[in-house]
Amino acid sequence: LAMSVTTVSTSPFEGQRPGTSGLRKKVAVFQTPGYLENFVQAVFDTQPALRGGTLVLGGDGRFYNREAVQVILRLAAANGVARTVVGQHGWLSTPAASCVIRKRRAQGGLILSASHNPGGPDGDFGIKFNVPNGGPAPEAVTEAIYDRTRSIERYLTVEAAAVDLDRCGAASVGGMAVEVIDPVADYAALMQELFDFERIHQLFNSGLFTMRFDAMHAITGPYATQILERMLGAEPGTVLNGTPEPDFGGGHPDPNLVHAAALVEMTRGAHPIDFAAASDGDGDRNMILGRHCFVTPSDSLAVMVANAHHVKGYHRGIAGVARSMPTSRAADRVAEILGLPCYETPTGWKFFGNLLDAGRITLCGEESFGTGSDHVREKDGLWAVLFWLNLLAARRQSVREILDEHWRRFGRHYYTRHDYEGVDATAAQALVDRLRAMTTGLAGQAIDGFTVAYADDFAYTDPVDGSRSERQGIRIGFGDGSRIVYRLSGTGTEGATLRVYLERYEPDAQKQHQDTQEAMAPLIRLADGLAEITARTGRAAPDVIT
Ligand code: VG1
Ligand code: CO
Repeated sequence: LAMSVTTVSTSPFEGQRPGTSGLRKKVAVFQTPGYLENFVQAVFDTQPALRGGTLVLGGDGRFYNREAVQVILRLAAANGVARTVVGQHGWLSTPAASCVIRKRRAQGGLILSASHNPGGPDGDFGIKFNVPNGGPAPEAVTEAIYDRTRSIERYLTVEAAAVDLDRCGAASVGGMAVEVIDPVADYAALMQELFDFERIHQLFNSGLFTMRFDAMHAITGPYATQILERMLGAEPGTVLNGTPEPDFGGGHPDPNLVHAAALVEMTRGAHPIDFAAASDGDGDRNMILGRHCFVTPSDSLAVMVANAHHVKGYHRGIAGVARSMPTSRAADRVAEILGLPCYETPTGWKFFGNLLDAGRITLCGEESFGTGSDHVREKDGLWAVLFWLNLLAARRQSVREILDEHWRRFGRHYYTRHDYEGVDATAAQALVDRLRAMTTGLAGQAIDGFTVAYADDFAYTDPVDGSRSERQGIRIGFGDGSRIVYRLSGTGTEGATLRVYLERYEPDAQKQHQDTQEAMAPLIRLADGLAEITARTGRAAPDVIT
């Protein structure tokens, strides 16, 4: 056993505080000698429970995944980890990693992914540390890792042969046990506990139901093929782009109306399919579509809350619901009518962890195509698809019918998000700083026919551990229930991304079937005017409209 100590100095964060989830940079940056090692060593230095413990390791299969796994195995061995559980081929979707951490009572996990960001030699790579509950590191842990990366002077590694990641079974690296596992098995077993597989199987067997799932050449391919086609009997070919590719087939593995346009097209035209869904690079996001119908992630969460009793794993009812601040208040409305607790948290899944652990909530979601429950501690793309399948099988209605009924009962929250990508970082920061300064005097003012009810920069106090998170986004609420939210992305790798989230409540069933952008046009104009977006960013229109 040859253990070596190598000197490292610069922090991989380059002085920037950690963003929404983990460390994300261009592949070339991660390939710089000592770069990945610095982050990983900082995790071992700040997480003493890993010494003598179990680590879970895997990623979304993107370029550099395999190399990074071998580097981490050597560092783990040198840092005294007793056992590392790694997915075959180095694969684990984010929700599956969360599942495996929990099931095997590991002391933590390292997940290699930059989520929906493009991959390949010129694309992005990323790494994040998940804690023993299976969830993303809370802010205190992230900060400790960040601080350590700035003072670290060495990393520990061993000289050892590479592990054969393609063969399941036992191996070892410098005295540390390595277990290469089927990345799908534990996760598929958990899904079988939560959903009525027999009923969904009957739905597929009826011959009256057609579905396509777009894995976008990313990690959910093997999971979807096993669960949908092999276990649930969906016809072969239901899963599209099901083989993970290091560059995601050159695409952008983000399941939205822009990047999954071909799938969306299949739900339109003369012969539309009944149900379509997609997931992102690391498998934690989901997009849900019916015939001629797109379910916004905010609506999806609200429908789940209202219908949980139809679904096997939740038939006894749910404890409560949480949504990230920019997510529409559709779920709040359901919770209010059903008498359920409802929480508003900052953006990022880490903020749901304490509420889930404390049993205060069962379901949670984000507007960014993320939904999940207390079954793991990450958002879960395929889980959401199976939830909808279980619902369609139980209610014997179409997606459209379920949505229309939902709006008639609870009202519709028109919702859209406008993203301005790769904006000059200084200009974007100045725009938000100006809005923050404006919030104090805004309440009560009438602007372009909208009366401001409240305006603030969202701050959150965790109800379980009392930790405080400030400056989480500018909220401006209006008298008619409309709302505008502005925040800067914490996951981008180039310049700044300004996100503008818009919401309008429509209780009148006769007015619930307008085009979203048309129905929200006055609010969109107001959002641009208030923030001087065009003038300050030089952009006449957003890059992505969802
Ligand atoms: C985005 C989303 C946020 C999500 C995060 C991670 O963050 O808005 O809701 O939690 O991505 O998603 P930001 O800071 O760029 O807005 V993913 O699928 O990494 O894991
Ligand atoms: Co993701």
